[in-house]
Amino acid sequence: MGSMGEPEIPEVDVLIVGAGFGAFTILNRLRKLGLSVTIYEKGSESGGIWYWNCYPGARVDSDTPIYQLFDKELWEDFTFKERYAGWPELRRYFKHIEKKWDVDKHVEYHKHVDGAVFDEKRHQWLVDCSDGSEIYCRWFIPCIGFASRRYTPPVPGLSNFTGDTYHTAVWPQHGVNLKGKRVAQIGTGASGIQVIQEIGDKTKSLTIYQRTPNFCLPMNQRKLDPKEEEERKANGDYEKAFNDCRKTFSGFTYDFAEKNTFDDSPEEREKFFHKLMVEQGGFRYWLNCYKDMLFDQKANDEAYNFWRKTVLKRIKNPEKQRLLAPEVPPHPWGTKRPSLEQRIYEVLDQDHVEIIDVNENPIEEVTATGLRTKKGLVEVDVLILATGFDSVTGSLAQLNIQGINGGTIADHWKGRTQTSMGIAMPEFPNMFFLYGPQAPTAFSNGPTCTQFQAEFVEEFIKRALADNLTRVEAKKEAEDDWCKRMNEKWDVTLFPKAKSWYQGANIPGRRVEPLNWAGGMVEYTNTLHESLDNGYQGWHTA
Ligand code: N01
Repeated sequence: MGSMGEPEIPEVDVLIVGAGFGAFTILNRLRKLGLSVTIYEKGSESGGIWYWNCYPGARVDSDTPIYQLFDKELWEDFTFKERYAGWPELRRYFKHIEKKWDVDKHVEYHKHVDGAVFDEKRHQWLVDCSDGSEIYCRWFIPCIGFASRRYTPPVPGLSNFTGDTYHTAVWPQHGVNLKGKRVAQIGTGASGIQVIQEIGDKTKSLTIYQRTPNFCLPMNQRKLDPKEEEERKANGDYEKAFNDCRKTFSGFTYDFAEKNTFDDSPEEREKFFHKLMVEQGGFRYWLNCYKDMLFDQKANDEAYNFWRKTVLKRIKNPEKQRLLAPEVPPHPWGTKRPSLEQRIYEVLDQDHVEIIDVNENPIEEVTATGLRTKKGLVEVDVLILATGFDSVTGSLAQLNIQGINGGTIADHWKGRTQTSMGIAMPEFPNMFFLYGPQAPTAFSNGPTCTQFQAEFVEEFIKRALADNLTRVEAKKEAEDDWCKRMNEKWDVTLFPKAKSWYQGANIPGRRVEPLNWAGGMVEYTNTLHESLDNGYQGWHTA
């Protein structure tokens, strides 16, 4: 009992928030250092985004084997069934981790972290939850991803609708039967495209409200043969793939081509584009393409034109051709995230599927029975909001985490988003966050990024323990330097030209600024580790 008769506040060495990839990899590393580690998860199961994102068709856009933790003890006896895993399969994978690593004793579910304050006397964070409980921890590690704060646009009259409304980010866990229903959907990002593809054949009508066309790429999905996968494991292919992820810009197994667009003749270019987009599929056309494609507008035009030509062959309706693959693209190719598709253009081309461009026909109001534009009222039974997230910064900024000067993270980011190396911040000692702002985050394969960041945090805490440090804090100069580097990397690309969530431009009125590190994974991880190797350079230590 405490001195006032109050129960003693419990204490752990490490408190992690969220139970997804980042949390599990850091848990396993830090408990091996002999630390007590607890995970608080607000949902009822692990999986992170794969717990919340269970809308129809939700699946990952990174291929096997790299969309998993690279630990042999995990992958040696787990085999994915498809090249690109769907959410039920990913949940099965998380169950596997739980069992294999005996994770259960570390995780508390239905624990919603509300806020935290740093106790300068104890060099510990005091973390509080919505159930009124509190806990002290020396190291505080939010692993809440870049997409945990959903975004609903202020469409007039939204609450008037008397049918069912679903946001893709919080889809009912028990599923929704949309067969034979009249459905409207706002949004055609990664979530929206997957929903359309899955439900488009089943609904009576499907009306899509599109603001920006998604320049989708063929996924080339296939079932995996378990025997073949066993052979790949035995041959060292999995280890090679994980190792290759260390050497590339985005933490995938492949990197940008060595050549520039106009190094090739038009015929060679055509062949190269075809190989990447049609034969190999996946993100190759984006991340394995000419190295100037995301930097040079003329080079980018070549990529767009080939993409458009290929896609137009799959769409018969001329109006849909215009809306889905316009002659003049609204942004350079690949500066918004292309979705991977299986047969999206065939689904969209059907007569019962209508596309309404909200730039030409804004939604004037949602009524009790449907959505009205100047084209008239479309009556529907169900409205799907596939409108995304207050991405990258929204997850952390929504928590009431107070720095040593009393300001919250949202306060710290009032003038600009600022972090030191996308992993820590001045005024927030002993706190590391994974897969957040100003890291390679949305420009990387998720598990690669979180694991490399976790390796750094592990190394940092290991050294801190050896050096008897109980308080570490990023220096202001380190943060300023990182923000400068963020801008330098960003400004030379074509990314600033797109109204994308990569730079906060998906939400009207939000500040537009680079939110993801555009300098590549290798430079990123080198910078992290150099700061330690140079004697905690850029860090205050005590
Ligand atoms: O969100 P989004 P998401 N009126 O922001 C539109 C990851 N993820 O949930 O493009 C009309 O991409 C908005 O239009 P615009 C992945 O990194 C991965 O789809 O901003 N439309 C857009 O079309 C992904 O990129 C996977 O002009 C409005 C859509 O809503 C990220 O999460 C699967 C509007 C929002 O799309 C986010 O994906 C799912 C308005 N007022 C998610 N406001 C896979 O790995 C917004 N929109 C496959």
